[in-house]
Amino acid sequence: MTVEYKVQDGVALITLDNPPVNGLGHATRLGVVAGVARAADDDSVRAIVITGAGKAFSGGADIREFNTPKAAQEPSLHTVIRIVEASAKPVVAALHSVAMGGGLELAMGCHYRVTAPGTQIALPEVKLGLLPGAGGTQRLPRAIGLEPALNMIVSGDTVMSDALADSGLFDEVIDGDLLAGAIAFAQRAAESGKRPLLRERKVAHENAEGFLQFARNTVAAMAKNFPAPVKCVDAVQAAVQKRFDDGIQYERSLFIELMYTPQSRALRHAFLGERAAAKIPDVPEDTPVCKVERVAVIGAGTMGGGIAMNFLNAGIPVTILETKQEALDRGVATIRKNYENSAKKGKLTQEKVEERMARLTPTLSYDDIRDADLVIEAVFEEMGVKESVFKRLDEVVKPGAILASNTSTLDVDRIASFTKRPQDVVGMHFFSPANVMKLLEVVRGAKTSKDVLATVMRIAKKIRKTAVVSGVCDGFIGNRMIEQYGRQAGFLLDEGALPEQVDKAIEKFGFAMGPFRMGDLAGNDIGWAIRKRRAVERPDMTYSKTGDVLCELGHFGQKTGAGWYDYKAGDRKAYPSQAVNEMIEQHSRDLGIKRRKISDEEIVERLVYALVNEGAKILEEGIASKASDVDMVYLTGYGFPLFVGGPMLYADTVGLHNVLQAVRRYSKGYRGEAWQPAPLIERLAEQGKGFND
Ligand code: T1G
Repeated sequence: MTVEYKVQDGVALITLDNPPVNGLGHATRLGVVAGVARAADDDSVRAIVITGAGKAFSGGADIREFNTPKAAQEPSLHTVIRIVEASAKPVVAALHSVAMGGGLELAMGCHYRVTAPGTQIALPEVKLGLLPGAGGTQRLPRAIGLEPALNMIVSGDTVMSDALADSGLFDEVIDGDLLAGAIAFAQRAAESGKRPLLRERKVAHENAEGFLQFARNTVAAMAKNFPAPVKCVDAVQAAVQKRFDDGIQYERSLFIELMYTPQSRALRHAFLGERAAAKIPDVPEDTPVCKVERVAVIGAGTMGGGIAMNFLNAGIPVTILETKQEALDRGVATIRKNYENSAKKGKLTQEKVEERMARLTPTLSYDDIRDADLVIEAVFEEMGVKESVFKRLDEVVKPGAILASNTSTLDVDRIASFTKRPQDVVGMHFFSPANVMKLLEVVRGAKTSKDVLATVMRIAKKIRKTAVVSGVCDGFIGNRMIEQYGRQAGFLLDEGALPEQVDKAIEKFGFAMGPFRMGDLAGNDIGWAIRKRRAVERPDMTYSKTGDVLCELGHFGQKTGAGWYDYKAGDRKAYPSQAVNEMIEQHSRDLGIKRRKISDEEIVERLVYALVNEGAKILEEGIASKASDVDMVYLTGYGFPLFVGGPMLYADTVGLHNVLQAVRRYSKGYRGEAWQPAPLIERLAEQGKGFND
């Protein structure tokens, strides 16, 4: 049942009941229409109240129906709203908790709106690459005025109902029993005999054209990658210039246009992907989770400090442990400095800074972490060090505590074997800076128990991370794929490209930063160390030698003032380095390679398809359970463009048949051994399918 109906004191109560947030799916829309019809036929009913059960009035259109025919199936939301508006008995929307998107649009189709305080109000469709598609762009400006309405629609931001109390959107704010208040309001409305409609109001603004032009200019800059905000302005302009019904038609045409843009498909994919990542196929949603009220972090370096901040920010006390007082003091001071910097930028009050620092307990003694519910190790990335730490944790920490390693590539099963409780051991791979980056790779060991996984996924949401489960392999999901991306970047230099061309090409595609600028930022010596390890462990994993030559010259990047690029003191801008470019060209000659002109298209294909091909192997091996998980890793941890939706969705958009042709072509080129086509791509291409089908 997705809509409940009952009559109370002459008022028909229609309750949306489609957990988790009363998404306005087809069944729910049908239920509202049936409820209004039933109320119309019941002479004992004088007015109607629509409200939502559970934790929302309504979170809007049911996003789960989006890519299905049901989304447009009649009664569409437009039809439902028209029926509500046409009701001969006044309809009152009783809002609480969340009223977003189509949910707010439904409420604006009602004759009246009453709300509980603290209700989240938003038209967030622009964040999905859309615009409000059921009258929001036409009714909200009529309700609250042009400027505040356009700001909400173009930003998609949530505004609390308290801030809108006098905006004209609500007829009453009801403190206490919302339902009783709404029913009383409905009875008075019936007495008044009035059924006001927002569609009959005019849009108030003294200089509409000027303001709209200013708004259009403001959003035009990002139009290339995000067409939705400009279309939002166009739709709202129609609310000013056109008759209501013409404005509705125009809004509808723009909505449909946006629905089919690749950007909206990408944004909807990311929205659902983030929530799908929280679901682990073989871990039931009702798996018991352990409480996590006390956290310990081992290691107060950059990663340990950043990790600790996530929990302090979420109100969870942290004991941070180091082996030396000086390192401990430095780590605590860095945490404080980070908070003080946020306070200086006005992002944090000084009171909050002190509150968070008060939750932090520094210590040199393992005895102080014996009662921790979750211990996260963030010490030096060397198996011997991990072994000594986990053996000590196993001795000291209470039974049932979760023992997590922040390792970025080491074998979590091996780490678990250092303890007598491998079922409690898991990887929690944070990305630097750990208190900023959203991605958290949760590395599932062979023996990691399901309640430990369920607990870590729950705590990840509490600290506002996008957690993606990875199996155990070298580099897990993200770093394993980025290694192939880095190999292609180096090979492109051997064959004729230069760092600046490669970076510019992939940044034009939408990456935040190309591989060479990224190397200079993170430190080229990190990759150098991995390649040295590879040369011993995986001699088949060949690399361009240019990166090694660069490091032998001491060009580690910004931290040494020179990397692939040159840098000036106090200036983070990357300046092409003639010396490095000459080194690259000389290296090609030493290899006997005749350098050739390489197109930007080839650069982008080889970098992105290197990710896709390795991602397909990761899926095939079960290291990642779904393609959208791989996409979430790249969108939240590696600066992959959100409006493209991730490497695997991009491959679907291009078509796996085309990706496969390109991979096969490159497998016949320079260092072609790096291009072994993933069998999964061959199979899906053969079937005419995509990764996300
Ligand atoms: N439809 C279906 N399910 C939804 C949903 C929606 N609109 N919004 C959230 N969920 C699910 C979500 O997948 C998760 O499911 C659970 O609810 C909790 O979500 C015509 C076309 C509402 C503020 O963009 O902003 O209306 O994982 O973890 O932190 O113009 O969800 O539990 O199975 O985020 O409390 C516009 C998007 C749609 C709202 C709740 N609406 N949602 O936040 O929980 S387009 C939105 C949110 C539209 C019209 C257009 C948030 C929330 P599961 P959660 P939360």
